[in-house]
Amino acid sequence: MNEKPVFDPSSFEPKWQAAWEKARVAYVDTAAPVGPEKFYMLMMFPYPSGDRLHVGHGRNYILGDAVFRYFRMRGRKTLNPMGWDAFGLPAENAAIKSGVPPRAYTTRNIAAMKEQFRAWGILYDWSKELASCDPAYYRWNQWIFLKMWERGLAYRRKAPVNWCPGCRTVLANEQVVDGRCERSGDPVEPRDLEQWFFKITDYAERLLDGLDGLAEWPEKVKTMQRNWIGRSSGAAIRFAVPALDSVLTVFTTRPDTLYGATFLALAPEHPLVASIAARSPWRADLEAFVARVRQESRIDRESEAGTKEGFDTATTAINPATGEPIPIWLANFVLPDYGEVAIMSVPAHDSRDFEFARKFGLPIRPVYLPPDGPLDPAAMTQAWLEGGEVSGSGDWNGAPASRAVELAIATVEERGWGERRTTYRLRDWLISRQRYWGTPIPAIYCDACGLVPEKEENLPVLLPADVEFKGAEGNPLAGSESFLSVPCPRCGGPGRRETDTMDTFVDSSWYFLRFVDPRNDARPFDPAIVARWLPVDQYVGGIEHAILHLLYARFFCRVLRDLGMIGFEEPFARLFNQGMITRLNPATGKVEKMSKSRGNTVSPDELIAQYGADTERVYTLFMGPPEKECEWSPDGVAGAYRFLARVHDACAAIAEMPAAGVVGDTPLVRKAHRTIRRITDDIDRFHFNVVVSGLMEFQRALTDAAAEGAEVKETPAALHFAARVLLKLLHPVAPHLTEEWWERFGEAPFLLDAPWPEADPAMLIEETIEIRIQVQGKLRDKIMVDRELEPAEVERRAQEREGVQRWLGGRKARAYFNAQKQIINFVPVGEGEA
Ligand code: ANZ
Ligand code: ZN
Repeated sequence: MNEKPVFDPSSFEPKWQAAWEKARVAYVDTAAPVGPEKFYMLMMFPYPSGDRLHVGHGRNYILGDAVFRYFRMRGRKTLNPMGWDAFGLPAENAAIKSGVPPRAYTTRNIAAMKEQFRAWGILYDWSKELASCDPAYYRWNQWIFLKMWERGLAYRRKAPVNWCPGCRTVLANEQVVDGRCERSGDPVEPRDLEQWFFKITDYAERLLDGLDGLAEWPEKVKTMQRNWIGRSSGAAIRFAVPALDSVLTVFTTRPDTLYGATFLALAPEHPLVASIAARSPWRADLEAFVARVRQESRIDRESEAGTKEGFDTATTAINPATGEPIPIWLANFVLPDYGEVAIMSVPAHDSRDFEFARKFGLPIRPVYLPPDGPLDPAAMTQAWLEGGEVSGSGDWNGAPASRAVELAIATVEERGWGERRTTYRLRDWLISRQRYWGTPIPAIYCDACGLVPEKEENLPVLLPADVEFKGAEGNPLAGSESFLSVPCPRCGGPGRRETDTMDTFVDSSWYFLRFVDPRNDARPFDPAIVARWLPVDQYVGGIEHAILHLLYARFFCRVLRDLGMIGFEEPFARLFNQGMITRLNPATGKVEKMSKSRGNTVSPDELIAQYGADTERVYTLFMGPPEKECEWSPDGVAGAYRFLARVHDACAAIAEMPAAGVVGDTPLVRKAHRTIRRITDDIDRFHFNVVVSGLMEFQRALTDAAAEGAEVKETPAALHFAARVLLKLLHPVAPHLTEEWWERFGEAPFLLDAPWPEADPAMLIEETIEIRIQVQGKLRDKIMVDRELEPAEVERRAQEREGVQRWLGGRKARAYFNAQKQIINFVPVGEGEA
């Protein structure tokens, strides 16, 4: 007999990585026709950061690769592209710090990340690679921008923005955490600046409706999107302001409380505030109040617990229902960008209004009668938020709360007080960034013509190279003469380029369309190719992108559909969000998300050097359900290694046996078929942790059978069959070792092209037997178990039965089997058999 081959992953892992790469195994010709076997698998494309990837990142890519390999083996024509979300602040900040230009920095990082993917044994179709910072890509951002501008979907206006003094840029609301910049930690300041927006609010309804059709998205993500869009229905109601000969409109979800509206409250930003101030006896104080509230952060103003501040304008409006004049106040909790920027306040039935009314001594008028008697405004300590029946409201009196809103809307419309109105929380998408490393916005300022779009044929508007990164205030682009001065596309006179660049979420809103036709230089993509390959069949990425990225991508698809370029609105048929990897942080003593800034990362480099990539892959998929957060454990890694070593040993033993002969119907062959069925189902449901444990169980059976010698219960051919089944099922998880043995068994490379094994239904019938359960000799229960189940396990299951538990009544018992192992008898300890 030959010497037993040692399990040394480093002796074959790099070899197979090179072989897969050379053979371009993941290449897909997207220009060729494809049938229903097409499968578009996509990982959210990463930002090429300067830090080495850690095992927490590995989780995403390893999972994606396992899915890709599986679908390939299932015979699906699977596209698995990869690219780079390459624009963004970190590259620019690195340039300020180290002087390396953003492009050089980014290119270097991309090369390093690619190398890491390779070392994990991850296969992408690199012929589709794209980087958003490449002019060949961002040119089409600019083109799409022009199309949107033409249709009024891109526009410019002054807007209050969150300004981070540290990053010197405008932040999106979600980049502001507790009033501070999520990146630099600086306190955010409100500023009014001219900004570019995409009019995503035009699509609010369609974005909301589309969610209902996404059957294969996590419910949680759909809920987050629904809340973000935030549809509210109610009414817009008009209040006359006689002193100004004008009208104030409010948005309310509770028109049924109109009779209880005892004052109006306006945001200090309301357009009518200027004319109200003009006739106020306390004008200077009023203006000071307005200025002060405008400095408050939005978060504070929005917070339920925030201090309610107000100012009496000394002007009144007429409540259309009661005909009475009611005071108009300014209030900090009325938001400048929601509804009508003005509210009717009903202190008796709204908590904020109640708090405000108590603080400023404003009247409280209940318009609901609770089941146990009327409310006394003087004695109330909080707003009445539950139902009851309407009272003090003319014709509506006696209506139950459930019908009151609809009744009120009907009256409001009938009497011309206002109309039904739906409002969305969704805001237009602020895309301007005052930074260099992004897509230049293709707009030109001309003294004669004003704001002019760049001509399509002049695209791309290139990022200039003559830029200095000193970290001074303002956009570095503003210092580049070569960039700034340009002839006006309309009159040919001197023009000046827009220096704002686009939010990087623009890049990620359509990259999945470009992937199928990445070198097209006449169009963003060929619609025919997109029609063949899109929507994406399986999208995988982090839950942190549950709202914005996915919403923006869905918005872009609707816009592109309206432009006639694609035929669908939902880009991602099935979505999976993987969970994060956590680890004990030595600094805090807590288990925290693995990240460089927390100093609790594990480097895959050392892990791969010590155990090999397959071990990291096995452990990563085994550690827990992939959608859940999981804690990294060094012991688990060693366990994964031992498992692979046992697979290796079993294969080595079987390789010594003759492969020819009849496979037959043996216990191992049956086990192989049952395992095929289980593993296939579990991969379909992404239950990779269960997949690995199922494969471990199958490996034990294989190892035992090989050790016993094929002659006892098995045949050599059965062992060869089972070993090949194991290699196939294990391939998505541990591709290198399996590929190695596939070759050593004399099979043709590559496993990726080997068909996924099929379970023979005839082999799946489990041989079960009935076991009768006695307690002290009396029959109390029965169970069905696998004929081969270990007696100890039969005992455990039998003892768990409720009947047995009841008859034992908590006493300790010993179990006895009869000779045929068909009866199990529990006898309480010390009581003897009955
Ligand atoms: C009268 C009323 C009575 C209200 C009542 C509520 C309860 P959602 O559901 O979030 O859409 N509102 C309207 N515009 C606002 C703004 N710009 N800033 C702050 N609050 C605003 O909330 C709609 C309700 O929030 C509206 O209905 C309005 O108060 C207030 F017992 O009108 B309600
Ligand atoms: Zn001009």
